[in-house]
Amino acid sequence: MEKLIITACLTGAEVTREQQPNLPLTPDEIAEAAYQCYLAGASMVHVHARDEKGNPTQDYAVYKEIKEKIEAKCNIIFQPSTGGATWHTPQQRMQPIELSPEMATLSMGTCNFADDVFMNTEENIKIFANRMNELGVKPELECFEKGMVDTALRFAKKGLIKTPMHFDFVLGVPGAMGGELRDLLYMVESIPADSTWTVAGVGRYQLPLNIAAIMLGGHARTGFEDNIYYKKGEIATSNAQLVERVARLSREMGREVATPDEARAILGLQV
Ligand code: KMH
Ligand code: ZN
Repeated sequence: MEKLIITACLTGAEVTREQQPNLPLTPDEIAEAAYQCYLAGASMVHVHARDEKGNPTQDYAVYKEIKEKIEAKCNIIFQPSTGGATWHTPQQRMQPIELSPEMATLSMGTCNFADDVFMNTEENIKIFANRMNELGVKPELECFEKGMVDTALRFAKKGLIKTPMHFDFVLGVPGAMGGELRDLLYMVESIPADSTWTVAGVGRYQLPLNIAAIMLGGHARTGFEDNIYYKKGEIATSNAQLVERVARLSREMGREVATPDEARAILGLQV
């Protein structure tokens, strides 16, 4: 089995300091958290920026600062969010693509997102995908339910998304697909054999789905964006604590953990 790519999702757009006192918010905090996750075994970092007040922002300059600060510390793969927060406009959300990162997220459809709607029209998905293609950015295809996988397959057939594709199954969002093992298996069975995939389980689904990914040959995402606890009732002390556990479990289960350059090779990125 190929080595495990661990993605650290450090901050997200929804979590607050009140909920998770160790949440990294400033560019310096995010860069340091990324570095600590790299040391713990992460080869990719999924980044959401925050403004000076700690609110989600998709501002180009803030993402640029974060990217540069991370690159000064280590060679972890920088993957900014183009999902942003549910209230960001598509134009706001697209800004980090202009940094020509190696990867960026591309959400493949609309779903309810707790009390909000996460809106991704076909037209906007095309606009995002085209710009990523122009700048050589590999999309991580965020699929919150199975219909979004089907949309990705349809887009790939039309040449709007390049193959082999890399999927992120985001499971357990209230309003979209659940995070039981059968939900993950259904997603994995639905993608082409040459694809790669990772799984992001929300809340209590994070750890079991990480373990399932280790066993099934997929890849694993962990971090405060998806889950703020180490275990039930115990707030995690850092993103790195969560990464360290996934790396340890993977090694215990006989699967080595990928370095950033090994992850680049697995994902078809330039090393
Ligand atoms: N914050 C969610 C509404 C992504 O990063 O691309 C969207 C999200 C997906 O987190
Ligand atoms: Zn995100």
